[in-house]
Amino acid sequence: MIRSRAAVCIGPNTPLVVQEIDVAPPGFGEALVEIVASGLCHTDLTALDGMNASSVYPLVPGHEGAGRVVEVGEGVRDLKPGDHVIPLYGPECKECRMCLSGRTNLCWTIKPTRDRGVMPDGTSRFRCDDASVHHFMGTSTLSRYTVVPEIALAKVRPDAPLDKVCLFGCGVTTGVGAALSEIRAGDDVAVFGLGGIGINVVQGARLAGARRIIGIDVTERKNDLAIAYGMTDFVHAGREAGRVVQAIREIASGGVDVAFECTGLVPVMRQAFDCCQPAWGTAVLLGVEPPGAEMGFPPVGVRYGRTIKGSYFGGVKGRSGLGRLVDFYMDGRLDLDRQITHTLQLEEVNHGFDLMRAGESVRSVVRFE
Ligand code: CXF
Ligand code: ZN
Repeated sequence: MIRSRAAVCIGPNTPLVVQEIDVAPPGFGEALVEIVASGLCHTDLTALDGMNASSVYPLVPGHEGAGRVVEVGEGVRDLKPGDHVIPLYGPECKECRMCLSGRTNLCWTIKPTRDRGVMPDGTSRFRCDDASVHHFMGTSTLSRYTVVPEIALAKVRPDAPLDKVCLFGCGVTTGVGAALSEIRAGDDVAVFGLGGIGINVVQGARLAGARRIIGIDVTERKNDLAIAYGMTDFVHAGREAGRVVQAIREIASGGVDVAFECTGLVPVMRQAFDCCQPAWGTAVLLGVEPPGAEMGFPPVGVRYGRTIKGSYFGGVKGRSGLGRLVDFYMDGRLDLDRQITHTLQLEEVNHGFDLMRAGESVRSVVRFE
């Protein structure tokens, strides 16, 4: 048993409480990880606001962290104390039908227990005042110490700064990965929403060799960063209300090759669909819709060959694919530093989520050391 400072969410719509919790040793196939830094993501906010169906309270949020292995449980094969790791909310067991399919990065081996806030054996490693505290997304990186199954830990090169590469745990990989897997050199692309995901689609699009990279947003606040990351055109969704799709089609000679939806708003998803080239355009949904939402489009919208699809964690297999993206950062081909707009102590974590709610941050990173 080890004592750990952690942000605890007691229940929906209450501020996080920063306190000491007890963390049990790693069980079979698990590792104890000392978290060095953790970025804040909108999906954490959905848990704090009671809008996340896979949250069991009380819980420790956080799923965009990086740290070092402190101790490994029995049966752990590929990790040892001292290894630098990024926890994965989507694991890679390398054995299940999904992992072996060659068609997806999804791995649902431990999804049922993860979504109930417990480790694969059905129990939690966290306790506070003798009550059990749940894990969140299988990662709970807003605790100095957390326990994560080995199949949900990506080992990363030891020279990569953990307070930066923590962003590969969610936002950067989701955006950059989706761009790299969907865009061909010379493509025109549209990116709806220039927040934490959208700007990373923009820099991924630049890396993929896109021609026009059209950003769409209701504010120009993030435009300096988006332009630095490769945005070539901007459509103001407020000023161009009612003719956003038309404006994009005019820039992209009839329709973009790929459109990325990064807001989670269903009407915006429909705009992403409509602005794609009708014969081969692809709309990629990254934003998460409100619970129960539905989306409609006329069959002719796809009958000529258009595709609508989603992407999870950028299509990247966590354990075998993250190293390549970390190398891109270390080689100066991807930027992390400029998107970290705020660096916080754990005690300031509620302020970090307030900044996110107000749209004032791109990424806030909580540093434990
Ligand atoms: C999310 C994306 C939608 C499914 C759950 C995880 N990614 C991170 O925030
Ligand atoms: Zn996230």
